Amino acid sequence: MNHALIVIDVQNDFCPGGALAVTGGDAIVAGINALMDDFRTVILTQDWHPRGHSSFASSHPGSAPMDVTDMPYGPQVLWPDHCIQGTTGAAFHSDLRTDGDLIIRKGYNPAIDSYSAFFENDRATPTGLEGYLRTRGITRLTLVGLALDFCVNFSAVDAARLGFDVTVRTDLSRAIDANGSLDAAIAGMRDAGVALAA
Ligand code: VGL
Ligand code: ZN
Repeated sequence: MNHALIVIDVQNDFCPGGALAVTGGDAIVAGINALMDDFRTVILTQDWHPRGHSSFASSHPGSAPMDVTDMPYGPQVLWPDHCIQGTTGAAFHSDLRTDGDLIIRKGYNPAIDSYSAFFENDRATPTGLEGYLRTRGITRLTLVGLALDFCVNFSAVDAARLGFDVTVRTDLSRAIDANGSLDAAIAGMRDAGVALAA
């Protein structure tokens, strides 16, 4: 009753063939669809950037994807153009069940990236998801999806800091794993009190 499933960014651009493909990103879809049957509340998130978003390397002359730049809110990895609003790349994987209760979009602010489903990367601007969960009396969250070391990680750590009881199903998530990001994410989630289950 008080336990929601949050499916993070299972979108074409994060699956094989997409602009920011995560290895095996499509291999988790069937398992996520099956897991949805166990939850009364299912929420899906969608990375949703305007063209020319500030997190794109193409918006920073002389930069390449995976470079890190300094933004007013801190360091930011620069990505290939991905999940542009309304494009096929931003659409959910075609096999993913989308009959959940809420779809929350993030990353629409041109000046700030948003890995987390709760706060933009300034760690201060809320998306509204916390209020949605609290007003529905939800206290426990299970997270799955893409990418384990970025959007799943940031969402899980923020949720734990907000006081939710958080589990990440690592078997139903896949990582980008650039420059040690997966190991750092696992350590950070453990430190924040996130339960990792497989
Ligand atoms: C993501 C990088 C950029 C993610 C989104 O969903 O993990 N990663 N935008
Ligand atoms: Zn993004």
